[in-house]
Amino acid sequence: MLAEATKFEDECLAELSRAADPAALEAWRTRVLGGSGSLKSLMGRLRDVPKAEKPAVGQHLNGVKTRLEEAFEARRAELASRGASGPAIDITEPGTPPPDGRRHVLTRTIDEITEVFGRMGFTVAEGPEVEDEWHNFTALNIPDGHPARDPTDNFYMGGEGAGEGRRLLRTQTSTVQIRALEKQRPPIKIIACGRVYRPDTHDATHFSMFHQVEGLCVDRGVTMVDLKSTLFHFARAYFGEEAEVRMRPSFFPFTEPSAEVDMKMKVKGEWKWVELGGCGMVDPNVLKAVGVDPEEWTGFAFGLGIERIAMRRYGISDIRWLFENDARFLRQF
Ligand code: FA5
Repeated sequence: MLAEATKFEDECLAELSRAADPAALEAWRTRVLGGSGSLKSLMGRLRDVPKAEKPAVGQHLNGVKTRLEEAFEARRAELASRGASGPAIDITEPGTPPPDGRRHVLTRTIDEITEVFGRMGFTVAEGPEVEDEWHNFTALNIPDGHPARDPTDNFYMGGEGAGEGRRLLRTQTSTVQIRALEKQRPPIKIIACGRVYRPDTHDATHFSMFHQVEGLCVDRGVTMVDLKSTLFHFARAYFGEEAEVRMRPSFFPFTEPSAEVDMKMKVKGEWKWVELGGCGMVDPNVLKAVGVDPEEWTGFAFGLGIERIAMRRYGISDIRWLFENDARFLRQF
């Protein structure tokens, strides 16, 4: 009986390996593994085996059964992967499109801002996020010992000693005014968008990392009128034809005179003045720091918070949502 079972197994496996299409495979399955198939009738004969041999023969027959079933599954998988059981996928069906990626709402805002200023003739400049004290402070007329340099208001990198050698995460994009003027002599008309860092406590309108757009225009005869009209055109182009700009006197070490910029825009259906940043006429000391003669050249500069702009434009009421990376939120824009 044992020898017969082995012979049966060998023959079945040989037949199975000749089954080359789904119909032949199914015929083999019915003939061998089916309810009234040959395996069943072989196993039925266990009844006639003498009692003493039953356990060994029974175990052997179970092994035959398992091996035949496994061989069948393996053969079926093999044929399917070869495409013999018909194509595994229907290539005429429309596919499942992968989900579309999209720009983050801040990236989109930066692109839009760049486009508006680009139309006004501003080119794009860049500077590093890890800065030295010269570009972040000294050249911007913020001397040693100035409270703005306080370690509690800045992210300094390691302790390489005091003075111009120390590095820090830039606190404002005004650093790019200096970088641009070091590279290019006036006339110059640039904007710079990028990340800045401040140890501010997080709340609905403040984050410790945020973005600014810096603008700088240095030429002969540039006045405050140019500054205001530039901001005015930006406001109209970006927030709509009814938007307005207001300047409130303020102080920045690198501009004189200086002002806060507010824009009037619709917030939830109501017109409101919203503070977006600072601006002013480039301080003569800044021009001197980069070797530009303030008697010949004058300029204006501004720096606006990009999150604040995006929040107003897209009706986002909490800055923290911009940085949580929750796709359900980001998908809306
Ligand atoms: C400045 O950073 C100046 N460099 C702006 C400037 C440039 C003045 C050129 C003159 C000439 P201020 O610290 O006010 O200014 O920041 C500008 C804007 O950044 C703020 O109005 C606000 O919109 C945004 N901002 C400031 N702190 C945060 C913060 N923690 N989170 C989000 N946005 C902020």
